Order: sequence, then C-alpha cells, then structure tokens
Amino acid sequence: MGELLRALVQVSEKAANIARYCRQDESLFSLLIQQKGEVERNKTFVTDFKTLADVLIQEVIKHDIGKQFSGLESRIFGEETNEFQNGLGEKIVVRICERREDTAQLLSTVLGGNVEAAELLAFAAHQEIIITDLQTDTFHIPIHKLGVWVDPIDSTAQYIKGIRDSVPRDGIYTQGLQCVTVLIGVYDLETGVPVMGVINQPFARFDSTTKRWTGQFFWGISSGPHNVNSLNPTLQDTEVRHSHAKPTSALQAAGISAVLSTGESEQVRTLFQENCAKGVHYAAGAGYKCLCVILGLADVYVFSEDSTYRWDCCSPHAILRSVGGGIVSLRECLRQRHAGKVEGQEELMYNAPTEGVSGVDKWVNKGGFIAFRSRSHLETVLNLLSTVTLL
Ligand code: 2IP
Ligand code: CA
Ligand code: CA
Repeated sequence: MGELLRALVQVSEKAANIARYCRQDESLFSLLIQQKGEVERNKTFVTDFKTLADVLIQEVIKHDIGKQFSGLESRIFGEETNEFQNGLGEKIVVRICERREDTAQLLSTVLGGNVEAAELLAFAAHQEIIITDLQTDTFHIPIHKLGVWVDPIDSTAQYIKGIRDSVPRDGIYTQGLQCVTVLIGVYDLETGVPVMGVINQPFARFDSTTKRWTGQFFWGISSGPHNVNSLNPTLQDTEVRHSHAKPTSALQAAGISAVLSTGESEQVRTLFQENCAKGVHYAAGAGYKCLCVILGLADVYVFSEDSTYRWDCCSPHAILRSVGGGIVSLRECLRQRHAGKVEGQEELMYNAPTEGVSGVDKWVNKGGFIAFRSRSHLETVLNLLSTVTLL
C-alpha cells in the first residue's frame, strides 16, 4: 500500500502543478477565462478549456498510475470522459502519449494550434515528481482488488473565479482558490469501502512578493486495523474506532461546529445556526469542506442535497476513516433511526451505483451525507436532525 500511496501523492502533485500552471502562466490563463464568443470564432479550439484542464489531469492520473500498477488504470473512474469536440464538430480524444512531444502535438490540435500552451501543458504532464518515503505501515492489499475515484479539480467555480485575497474565518475560507482540491480515493472493489485517500490543495498559500501559490497535500489509509495518515497526531481522535457513542440530547449540539454548503437548504442552515454554539461556517467545494473536518477546523460537514458524487467523497472518506470518523448517508441514517433499527450499514459505498437513477446520476450521493471525525459528533448531528422533518 505504501508504494501505491506514494504514486498517488506524486501524481496529485503533478495534477496540482497543472492546475497552478493554468492559472499562473499567461498564455494558459487567457484560455481559461476566454469568453465563449471568442472561443467560437476559433472553431478548432475546444469549447471549454476549463474542462480540458480537468480532463488532462484525470488522464495524467490514469497514465501514471497505470504505468506503475498495470491494469489499475482500467479501474480508475472519475467525473470526466476524455472525449472532446471542437467547434468543427471533430471528436478528439485526450490522452497522455509516451513521449512529451506527442502529447504536445495532440494537445495542440485540441487547443486550435496554440503550440505554446500545448507545450507547457505537455511539459507539466510529463514532469517527473519524486516524493520520498511517506512512512506508512507496511501492509498489503492486492492491487486487483482496488478501484479508484478521481475528481481532478473540485470546486471548478472557484478555480475559474480565482479569488486570491479571500480572508479565512477560524481558518476556513468561504470562497477563493483555497477551496480548490484534487481528490484521489481508492476503494475495495468487493466491499465498496474506501481504503486510501489523497487530497491535494494546489492553492493553499499565496506569496504576494513572488505572486506564486504553494500547495499542500494530505493522505490517509484505513484498512482493517491499519490506520495511518499524514495528520498531526494531536488532531487524531482518541475515541475507539467506529464504536457507537451513547445518544446525546439535541441540545448538546451546542458543543459542535459545522461547515455547510452555501447552497444548503434554508431549513438545515437555520437548524444548525440555532444549535451550534461553536459556529457554522459556509465554504465552497465538497472536497475542501471535508478537508476542514479532517483538519479539525469544523467538527462536521452536513449536506442534505443530491449534488455530490462518489468522486467527491471517496478520498476524504478514507482519510476520515483513518482518524476514526467517516461519511454516512444522511437519508439512510435518518431512515434507520425512524424505523428503530440499529445503525450500521449507513456509510457511503463506492462500488455500486445508486439505485433507481441512470447516467452520471448513478454515482450521485442521493439524500446527502454527514462527514465527521468522531462518532459522538455524528450522534449529536443525527439527534439534531431527528428533531425536524426534512423537507
Ligand atoms: C462540486 C463542487 C461544488 C460543490 C458541489 C460539487 O464539484 O465541489 O463546490 O458545491 O457539490 O459537486 P458546494 O460548493 O455548494 O458544496 P465540481 O467543482 O467538481 O463540479
Ligand atoms: Ca466535485
Ligand atoms: Ca470536478
């Protein structure tokens, strides 16, 4: 598992570099913010450059991981497909070639002949990145038993907006490039349980002198009794893993803090605002909000809507499990509660599609979720949610 983790961290750094290049290099940046009208004038250009950045990152991840772990590339799933259409209606498949020159050539066809931009992206895609030993425990899961969910760029809206002077409150950014993350999560194909996660935050700190961003990454592995991660040990929960804490009263919700989506329903926003004395924060990016919980900046991330997918949650879920937390289906937990059942099968699973839906919605996290670091926080949230009927 150590080697796989190292490969994932390395490729997440490469992904972060591509994300940073696209914002920091002028020729690429101008493409990123190009207006639709301008794009349409150049019909050999892909109509959506931001999607190209996303797709390129996903393909880099597939290519690099597949090179080192043969066969695994066919089990790497993500938000994007690698087929593009330019303004002439031509279909172009983006992939990483063996040679940098060939990747540049292929990208230049997608970029309407912009050789400079194509070469820069190809350079980033073929860069060698070396991460030294990450000091993981030595335990083994056969690679053929694993699948991977990737969100190459989470919080694309913030990525495009590019706000860099956002000010955090209690360490949490409501908006800004800090909310952008690269999410790579590994799960067990048979059980659907997440086992390994990497979250890369490409825009963690901005240096106003050099006008350059630096990033940071976090990882965690959780497999049976093996739990390791990159987090500061003081952040780790001392509670016995996955034990069921005694129910607390709804009023004890006062002891927790929550991070919510700005798009959260008014009912849930009001409920938490009225009950979380430690505060309610709002932040962009599903991956970033999970990261806030992982880092202890908020105790829980509650989301009651149907607009996140497996690729948003797999990686943070594995890291949360490694600290004794997890991500559960909100709807399922409440349903079990109302039916008087013992909770137990409520964690999000990554190997089976959501029932009753088709297309991309197959992988939607239907009915929302709760991400938590400790079971007692989860219990408090469920008690609180049980006091209302969710509309
Ligand atoms: C989005 C992104 C959004 C999030 C949404 C995700 O992924 O993380 O920010 O909404 O749920 O699916 P919100 O910020 O309100 O939580 P992407 O940017 O990859 O489309
Ligand atoms: Ca996403
Ligand atoms: Ca995305």
